[in-house]
Amino acid sequence: MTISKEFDAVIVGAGFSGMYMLHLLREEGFSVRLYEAGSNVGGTWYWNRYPGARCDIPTESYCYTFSEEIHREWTWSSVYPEQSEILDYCNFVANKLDLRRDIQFNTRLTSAEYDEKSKKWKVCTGEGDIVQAKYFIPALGNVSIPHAPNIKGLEHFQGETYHTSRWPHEKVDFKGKRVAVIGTGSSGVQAITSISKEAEHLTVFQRTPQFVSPVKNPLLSPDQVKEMKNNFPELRRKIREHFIGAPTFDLRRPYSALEDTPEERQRFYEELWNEQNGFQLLFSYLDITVNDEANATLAEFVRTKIKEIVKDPDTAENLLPTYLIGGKRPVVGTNYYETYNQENVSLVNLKNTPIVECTKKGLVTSEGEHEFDIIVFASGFDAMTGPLMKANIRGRNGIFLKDKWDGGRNLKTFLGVCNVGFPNMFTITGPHFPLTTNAITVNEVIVEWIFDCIKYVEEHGVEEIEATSEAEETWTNHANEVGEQSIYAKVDSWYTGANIEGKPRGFLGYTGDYLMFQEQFNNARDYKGFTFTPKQNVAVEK
Ligand code: NA7
Repeated sequence: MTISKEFDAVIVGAGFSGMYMLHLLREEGFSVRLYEAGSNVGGTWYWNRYPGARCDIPTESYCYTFSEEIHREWTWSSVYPEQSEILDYCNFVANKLDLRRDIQFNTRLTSAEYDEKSKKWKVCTGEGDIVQAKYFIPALGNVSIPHAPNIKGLEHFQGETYHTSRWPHEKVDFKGKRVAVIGTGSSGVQAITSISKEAEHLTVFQRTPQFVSPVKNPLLSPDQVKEMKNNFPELRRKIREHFIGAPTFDLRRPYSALEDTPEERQRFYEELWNEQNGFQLLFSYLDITVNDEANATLAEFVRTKIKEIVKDPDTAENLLPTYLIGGKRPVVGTNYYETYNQENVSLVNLKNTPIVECTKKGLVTSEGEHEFDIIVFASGFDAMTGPLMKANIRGRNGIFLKDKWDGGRNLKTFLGVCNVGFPNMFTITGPHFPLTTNAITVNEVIVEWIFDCIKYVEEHGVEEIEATSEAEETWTNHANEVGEQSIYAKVDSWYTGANIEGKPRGFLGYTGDYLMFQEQFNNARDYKGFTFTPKQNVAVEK
């Protein structure tokens, strides 16, 4: 196998982080090739084009903040734009920065291997590329490997099947169709509300009822747009100083929920519910996610709302969530619970009536057969570790990354970016990526840190940079400790791998807030957590 080309860096994935990484490295004069499996930029927003897909972080902070020019030239239409608009934004940025000339689309990474002799990464793709690079930067996304339940007989189904994350580019016509949606996470909730408007009948198959906070999506007025554009430096500062990197949300009452009387709490929750601003409900009181008793007050409020909204008592009962609110990835929706009042929508509670098999006509549960024309899987992802473990990445001594992590049973990283045994490799959006923070702002912090690190490496005549075992151990212990103390330790979700049968449990993401995360990265700017192998005859000073 001969190497056809050599680059300073190979990036994989043209989502928000890969695009920004490409831009920074190229501006600095590095030769870079970015491989992308899709036919265009956008990452998550390229793949997740199911009906109803939209952002749940307000656009004011769900955007790049590195360039005032981009910020001024792009105009968002609404507070929570839909997928196609975010994808347009990604295309706008790619065009503006002329990124495409270094991106090879429709090209999937098949393997990457570190060659200890040449001290280079050999990267192979499904299109037959074999290239070499000093730096290897997988930016594969952490929810990019779709997961679907293993339903007996699915291959016999004669209708259409789709996964929300592999949606066709052409419109899927639901008119006059009997549709099943399996899954009620963020994707399922958005798809359900949208598909219900068109389908003849929609049956929702729900494993775990969700707390869904109401969200409305007002159009941005010309004045609001003007203000967003004119106050860029201030906005950027606010984002960087905010606990989740999204300053629209504020902690409304910085004290315990238990300090207010039940009547006052009720009045206040009602006020927040009516605001319809998604995540804001969780930021009502200081201790909603740290004190189970405080948590129960909000959880009970939402359950009461569900019972008020949903007219059929059995359906309402089946929609009542019992986990700690905020313990799973929060879900927001527009008229989600109201959807179940439509004549053409019904709910199957999989805990009571599991799917037994699929026939050529539809799904058989323990109670009988449901016939469908279309089955939509909104069943999530093999998140965080999945994409990197499936990517055939081999470090020193030919060790696979998945084996280094013992299939996820012994997950260790330094900063969620570097790995012992994998020199000159920087992963973005892999395990230990922050889970409770606006992903784009986190991406910017990580990409900028990697960029500065690479510049440091080059300026100091370094051939190999590799995390030390000590740094990896310390960071991993920190990530696990923060995880243990968090609400996510108490609830089953994809944050801990619990969504997939047989997947090892652990803290797959970093659950500290955005400020803690930035502090970790700032501390790592002394590069004490690394060993450096100098180029021959070059001494490295730290
Ligand atoms: P999620 O949040 O993982 O939701 C997946 C849903 O599918 C959830 O309701 C799951 O129930 C359900 N599920 C998963 N496996 C099964 C099986 N085997 N049978 C029935 N139902 C199942 O994925 P999303 O795509 O909605 O959102 C992912 C992220 O994308 C989101 O958090 C945002 O960051 C964007 P469960 O709750 O696990 O019992």
